[in-house]
Amino acid sequence: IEKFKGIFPAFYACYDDKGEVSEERTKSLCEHLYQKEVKGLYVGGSSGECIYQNLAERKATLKYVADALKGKLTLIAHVGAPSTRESIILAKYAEELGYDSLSAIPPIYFQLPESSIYKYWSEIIDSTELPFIIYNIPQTTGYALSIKLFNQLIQNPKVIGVKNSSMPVMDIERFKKAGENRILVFNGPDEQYVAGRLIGADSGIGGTYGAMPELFLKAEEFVTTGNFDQARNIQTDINDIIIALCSLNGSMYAAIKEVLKLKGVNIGSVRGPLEPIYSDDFSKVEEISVLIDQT
Ligand code: NAY
Repeated sequence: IEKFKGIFPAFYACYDDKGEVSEERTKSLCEHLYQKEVKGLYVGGSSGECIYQNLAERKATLKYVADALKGKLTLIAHVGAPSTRESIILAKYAEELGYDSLSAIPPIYFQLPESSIYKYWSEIIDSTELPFIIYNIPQTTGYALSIKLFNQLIQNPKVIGVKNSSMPVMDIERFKKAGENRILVFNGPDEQYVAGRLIGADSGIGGTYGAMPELFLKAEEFVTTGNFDQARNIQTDINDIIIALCSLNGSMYAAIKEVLKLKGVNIGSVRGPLEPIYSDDFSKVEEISVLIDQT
């Protein structure tokens, strides 16, 4: 379980200049994050633009990351897909590749009853021997994980954790209590990393960690060493950067990818309907990059 404690950047989709998934660029982002000494990666989630990629592309990304980092970092494969069938194909493939854990969002598009959501997650869990981390992200899926369903799911010993991206920090505390300390809780909202850790999260998985891993590693260190003033200060710096990343025309992930380019890691841009950064905003990207370096 110790291997799941720490900073887990949510891995970004890595495209070539034509917008195809790129092996070389995927591996360059792997190497970059490995050098930063993060604990592991969350591959193929929201930040991996999973819902905009087909099965072959998602499998390719899972493979490139495993090739580069298996045995070096803890690798979590996000396998949530529109159908149970596709999710299971990805789950089995991740197991074959040697991933350390699976994770999945609840079903998307149709608003299904909890019985269907339970069945969806359970069928994925039953399809492999791997541990499983529930992904609760109501703002994108429209479903907020209830304590009732959570309790039902954790009856299965393969369920080791929940990645909680809902905004109330209290949800982390509630899942932690319901899980009786056996279940790991991962903080989802990067803007509340410190608060999430203090209220009970064991770890963090986040979409902006990849742009500024050093800052989250420092925040984690301040939390574990009890330097709460410093932890709060670095959270404020992080939030200024996140707000700046979200203020550009185009998507946040596009802004992050431009920042990474300035750091020498070119992973292309985003896939539509996510928008790339507008050319007028490139000077702002440079300012954000400087801000990250100076923090
Ligand atoms: C994933 O699966 O890629 C993530 O972990 C991303 C979680 C992110 N939430 C959303 C709604 O995208 O990390 C957060 C988010 O990027 C961050 O808090 C900035 O808003």
